[in-house]
This record gives sequence, C-alpha cells and structure tokens, in this order.
Amino acid sequence: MKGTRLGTLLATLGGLTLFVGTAAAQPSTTAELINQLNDRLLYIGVPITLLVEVILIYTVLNFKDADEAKPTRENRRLEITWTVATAIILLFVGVASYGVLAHEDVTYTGDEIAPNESDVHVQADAYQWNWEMNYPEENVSALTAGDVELAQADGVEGPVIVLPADRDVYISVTSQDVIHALHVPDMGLKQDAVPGQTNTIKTHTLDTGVYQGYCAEYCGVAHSQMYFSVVVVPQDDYQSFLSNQNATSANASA
Ligand SMILES: [Cu+2]
Repeated sequence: MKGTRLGTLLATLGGLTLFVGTAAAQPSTTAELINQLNDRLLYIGVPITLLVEVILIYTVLNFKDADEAKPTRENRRLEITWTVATAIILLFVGVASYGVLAHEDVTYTGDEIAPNESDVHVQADAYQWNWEMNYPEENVSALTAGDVELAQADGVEGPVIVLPADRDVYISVTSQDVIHALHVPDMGLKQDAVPGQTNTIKTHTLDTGVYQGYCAEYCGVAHSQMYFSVVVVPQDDYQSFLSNQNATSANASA
C-alpha cells in the first residue's frame, strides 16, 4: 500500500515536470538547442531529486528511534539495479549533451565563414567601452540605432546588429584593447572578444524580434554600459535595410 502511494506520488511529480518545458518560440536554433537540453536534463534531474528526498525523509522518520545501527546484508539484485540505472542515466546525459555541445550552432569549429550566398556575416569589434558592428561583405559599417530605421527597432539604443529571420548567421568577434565578451542571452550566443584573435560563432535565426546584448567580461569602469541590440527582421526588410545603408554610405563618400 505504502509502495503504491509512493509510486503514484513520484509518477505525478514526474509528469508535472513535463509541463515545465519551454514551449515558447525561440529566437535562434542555438537557444532552441540549449533550452531543449536544459529541459531534458530536468526530466531526469527532478525525478532523481524527488526520489532521493523521499528516501531521505522515509529513513529519518522510520529509524529516528532506533537504538543501534544494524549491519546491512548484501543484496546483489539491488546493487546491480543501481549500477545499471546510473549507467543508463549517465549515458542519456552524455549523449544528449554531446548532441548539443558538438552542434555547429553551439560550438562553431569550421574554417569557412558564411560559405553560402544567403548567409549573413557580421564583424563585432569590442573596445572600451562600446561595440562596432560591421558587415564586411555588404559594405555596411559601424551601425548605431540612429542609422537603422526599422519598425522593430523602436526604443533600440546603442550599436545594433540587424539580421534577417531564418538565415545562417556568422558573427566574428574580436577586441581592439582588453578582453570583452559578446553575449545575447535570449539567442543563446556567447563568445569571448580577445585582442589579436577572431572567434567566430554561428547560429540560425528563427523568430523576429529585438534581443538585448551585453558585454559579459568585466572590462573597466564603463563595462556596464556596453549594451547592444540584435534586431531580427523579415528577409524583405533586411534587404531594404541593406540597400538603404548602401545608399547612405554611397552618398556620404560622394
Ligand atoms: Cu567590455
């Protein structure tokens, strides 16, 4: 009777964790991969935590009045069970984590930057204390919010990265002075900005929206002001943004 009740409780709580998952739309495949892994590990972690707590409470209540500890008897079946169960759990965690950590949208190790014509390549240069965002292949340079006239960009301040939705995006990150770090939490993007070195990350944009970026490496007194924004817009808007920027820079140089 006791066992059935315990089983029901664990099954109910385990079922509840299924609803913890983030079903919300994701800004990028990188965020999607990371959040999915987080959810999967929760499905394992929450039931194990509950199981351990239930055993702990049961043991405390049941044996609190025991005078003397009795030696445990060998139970081979139990030992084999927990060894195999642990191995299965570790295997699941290992395989699930490897699938995400080795994905190129999470850890980009390729040599080629923006190999396809539809890919977007952004050069993000950090310096004390701001960012300079350039599009080396598009002849568009040093974007600040004032340059960008997009409906979605309302209220956006500081440097911006404008990206089309549903495209492969490569961001090359470097620094002009000390170590900084590019971080866009909602999109699951983070990369160190190291002077004299360029680190490239890759992602695939999904939903349109404005996502806040930060410098994630303490770099001096105005570190906290190193904001930037990533604005993901429909592909048509991105094309008109590029032609506007090109026209502006052509006028400026004329
Ligand atoms: Cu910084």
